[in-house]
Amino acid sequence: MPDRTVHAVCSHDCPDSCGVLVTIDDAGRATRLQGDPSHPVTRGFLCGKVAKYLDRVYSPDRLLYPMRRRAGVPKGPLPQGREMEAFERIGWDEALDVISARLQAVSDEYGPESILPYSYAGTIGVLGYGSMDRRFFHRLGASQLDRTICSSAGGDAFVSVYGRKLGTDTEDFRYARLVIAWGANIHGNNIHLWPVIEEARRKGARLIVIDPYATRTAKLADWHIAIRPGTDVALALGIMHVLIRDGLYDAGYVASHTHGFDALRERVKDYTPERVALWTGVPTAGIEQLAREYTAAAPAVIRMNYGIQRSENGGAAARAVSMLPLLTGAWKLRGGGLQLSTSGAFPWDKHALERPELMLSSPLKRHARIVNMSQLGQALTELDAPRVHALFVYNSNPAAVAPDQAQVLRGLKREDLFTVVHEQFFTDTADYADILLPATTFLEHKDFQGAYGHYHVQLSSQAIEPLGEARSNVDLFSALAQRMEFTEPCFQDTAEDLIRQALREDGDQPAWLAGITEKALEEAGGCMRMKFECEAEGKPFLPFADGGFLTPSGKGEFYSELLAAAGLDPLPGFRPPVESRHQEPAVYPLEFLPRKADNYMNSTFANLPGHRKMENGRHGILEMHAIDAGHRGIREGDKVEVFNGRGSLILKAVLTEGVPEGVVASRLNWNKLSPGGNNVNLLTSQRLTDIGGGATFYSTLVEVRKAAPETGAEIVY
Ligand SMILES: Nc1nc2c(c(=O)[nH]1)N[C@H]1C(S)=C(S)[C@@H](COP(=O)(O)OP(=O)(O)OC[C@H]3O[C@@H](n4cnc5c(=O)[nH]c(N)nc54)[C@H](O)[C@@H]3O)O[C@H]1N2
Ligand SMILES: Nc1nc2c(c(=O)[nH]1)N[C@H]1C(S)=C(S)[C@@H](COP(=O)(O)OP(=O)(O)OC[C@H]3O[C@@H](n4cnc5c(=O)[nH]c(N)nc54)[C@H](O)[C@@H]3O)O[C@H]1N2
Ligand code: SF4
Ligand SMILES: [Mo]
Repeated sequence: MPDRTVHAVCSHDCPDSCGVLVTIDDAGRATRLQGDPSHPVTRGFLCGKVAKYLDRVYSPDRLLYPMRRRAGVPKGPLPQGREMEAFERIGWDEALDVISARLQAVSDEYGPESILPYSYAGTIGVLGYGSMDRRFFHRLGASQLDRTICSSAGGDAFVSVYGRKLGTDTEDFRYARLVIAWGANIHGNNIHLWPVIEEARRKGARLIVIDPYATRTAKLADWHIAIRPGTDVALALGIMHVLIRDGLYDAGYVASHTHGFDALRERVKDYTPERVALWTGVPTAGIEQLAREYTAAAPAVIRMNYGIQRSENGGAAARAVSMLPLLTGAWKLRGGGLQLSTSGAFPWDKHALERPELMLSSPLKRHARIVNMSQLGQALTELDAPRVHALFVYNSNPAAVAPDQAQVLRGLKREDLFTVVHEQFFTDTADYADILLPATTFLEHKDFQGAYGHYHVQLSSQAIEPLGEARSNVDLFSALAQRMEFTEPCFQDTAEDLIRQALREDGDQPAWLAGITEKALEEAGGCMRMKFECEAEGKPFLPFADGGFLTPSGKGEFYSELLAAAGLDPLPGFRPPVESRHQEPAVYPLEFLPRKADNYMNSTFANLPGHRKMENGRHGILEMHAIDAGHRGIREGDKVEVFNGRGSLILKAVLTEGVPEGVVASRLNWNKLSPGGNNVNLLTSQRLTDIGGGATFYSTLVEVRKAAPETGAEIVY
C-alpha cells in the first residue's frame, strides 16, 4: 500500500491549534508531520516543538503498558531512566480491578468527595480534555476540580467586560496599523500569529511589546516597553487617563456601546501619567506617547495574552487592558480590537459531554464540593471533611507545574494517598503514582477541536494504532466506568457518539455550527471555518463592531454590577500584589518570573533529548540585571542561591539586559532534570488572583545570593 496522509490536529495547549498532515507508511507507521498548507492560520508550518513530534510519539521512553508500584518502594523521584526500579508491569484487567476496588473502598469509607481528579490541558482535543472523564467523576461523586491554573483570571475578567470570549480574527491582524503585544510572547507561544503581524508591518504597521522580559518578540519590536511585573492595570488606566483628559476617545462608540463611562472617567482621574510612571517604571513621556500612538493608529489591535493575568491583580489588569478598544472604538475596523481568546465562538454541547447531573445519581446525591487546582498543595495536605484519599491525575504534570511545589510534593508523597497517573512518560508526577497507565498521543486517537487563537473547527483523525497498550482518555474512563458497573448508557459512547453530541448534530444546531458535522468535516479535508452569518453575506466577522456583548447591560462594561454584587471592585483599580516591590517593606527584594520555555510546552517535551538541545544553555540559569548582580557581588557564571520563604534553588547566574533591574527570571523544566531536583515552582505561591481564582506564578518575590561553588541542593518536600 502506498503512503497515506491523515489530517490530525495538534492537541497541545497552544492558541494556534494547527492542522497537521501525518504521512503513514504501508506498515502503519507515521513517517512525517507537516503543517496543513490549506489551513489559513497553520499555513503549512509547525512550531519547532511539534515539527519534531515523531521523536515524542516513538520515543523509547514512552509508557507502553500499565504498571504498579513495587511493594515497599516509597513514592518519590528516581533519576530519569531508572524509574522501572519502582514499578512492575501489570495487565489492563488487573489495573482496572485495582483502581475500581480502591476508589470504591475510599468512597465507602470517607465519602466520594475524598476522590480528587486532577487534569488540565495535556490535550485540548474536546473529547480528551473533558468528556468521558467528567462523566465518570460526576457519577462517582468525586470532588470537582476548578481548572484555574492557566487562564481563569483573564478569562473571567474579559467576560466581565464583553460577556463572551471573542476577539479580533487572527487572520485580520494583517490589516492593523499598530499591533500591541501585551503580556504576549508571540514568538515563543503563538508563532502562527507572527507571519500575519509581519505582513502588517511590511505595509507599515508598528509593533509595540509590553513585557518585563525581552522575549524574541520584544527584541523584534519597534518599541519594547519593559513594564514592571504586576503593574499593567496602572498602565492601562494611565492610557485611559490621557485619552479621556485629551478627548481622544470615540465618544460615539462609547455612548452607543458601553456601560459605566462616567464612573470610569472618575476612576482614571487618579491615574496621572506621573503616578503611573512610579509604579510601572514606564516614563511619563512614554505613557503619553503610548496613548497617543494607540489612538492615532487605525486600526489598532492588542494581542493581550495570559502573561498579564498570572499576577495577584491579574483580573483587574486583564479588565483594564480589555477596555481600551471600547474607549477608542477600535472594534469598528477590520484588523482593530483585541484578542485574548477566540474560544467563545465554539458552542459545543458541554452539558451533554460532561453530564453534571450524574452527580445526583452518585452516592453523594448532590453536587460535589469544588477544589481549586491552583491550591493542590493545600488540597492534599490540609483539606478536611473529607480529606483527599485518592488522586487521579491525567492530562497534567502537577509535580512540575503546580505552584508551591514543596507542599504539592509533600502531599503526593503521602503513603496513605492512592494515586493513579495516566501519562505518556515517566513525568515528575508519575514518580508518585501507585498505578501508572499509558496514554495515547494525538496521533493515536480520534478527537476534534476548536481553538483559542482562530475560528476554525477541525477533526483530528486517528493516524496510527496506539503504541503498546496505550489508551485514550475516552477509552480509559469508559473502561473504568464499566468496571465500576455504572449502567448509564452514556458510558458506552464512542468517540464518534461524543463528537455527534458535542456538535449537536441530532438537534437544532446554533447558527455558527450550522452544517458542521463529523461527516462534513471529513469531506472538507478536516477543517471548517465557523459559520458566521455575516460572512455568508460577504462581510467580515467583527465581533464587537456593533454590539454583540453578552453582558447584563448588553453593552461593553467599564463598570460591572456583577463584580460589585460579588463584593469586588466594579471598576479596575491598581492594587499592588502582596508579593511585589510596591509593598513596604517588601518581603524579598527581587521580582521573579518563573517562565515557560520557548522549546517546551509547559513541562511537556522537557525530557526529549532533541528538545533539550534546542533549549540548550537555558537550563538551570537565573537571568539577572548587572546592577542587581553587582549589589550582591555576583558575576556571570557564578552559582547562586535563589530563595524565599517557600524554598531555595541553586542556579547559575547569567547577567543580561533582558530583564529590568529588580527582576530575575528562570524557566520551567522537569524537577528530576533540574539541579537539586526542584524547579521554579518551588518558589511560587498558592495565593490566588483577584478574579477567577487563578494561579499567581508571576507575583513571586525572591532574594539571590552567591552560593559556594560546591553547593548542591536537596529535594525539598
Ligand atoms: N513554546 C511554548 N508555547 C506555549 C507554552 C509553552 O510552555 N511553551 N504554553 C502554552 C500555554 S499553556 C499558554 S497558557 C500560552 C500562554 O502564552 P502567553 O500568554 O504568551 O503566556 P506567558 O508566557 O505566561 O506570558 C507571556 C509574557 O508575559 C510576560 N509577563 C509576565 N508578567 C507580566 C506582567 O506583569 N505584565 C506584562 N505585561 N507581561 C508579563 C512574560 O514575561 C511573557 O513573556 O502559551 C502556550 N504556548
Ligand atoms: N512556573 C510556572 N508554572 C506554570 C506555568 C508557568 O508559566 N510558569 N504555566 C501554567 C500554565 S499556563 C499551565 S496551562 C499549566 C500546564 O500544566 P499541565 O496541563 O500539567 O501541562 P504540561 O506540563 O504540558 O503537562 C501535561 C501532561 O499531560 C500529558 N498528556 C498529553 N496528552 C495526554 C492525553 O491525551 N492523556 C493523558 N492522560 N495525558 C496526556 C503529557 O504527557 C504531559 O505530561 O502549567 C502552569 N504552571
Ligand atoms: S504547539 Fe502550537 S504552534 Fe506548535 S504545532 Fe501545536 S498548535 Fe501549532
Ligand atoms: Mo496555559
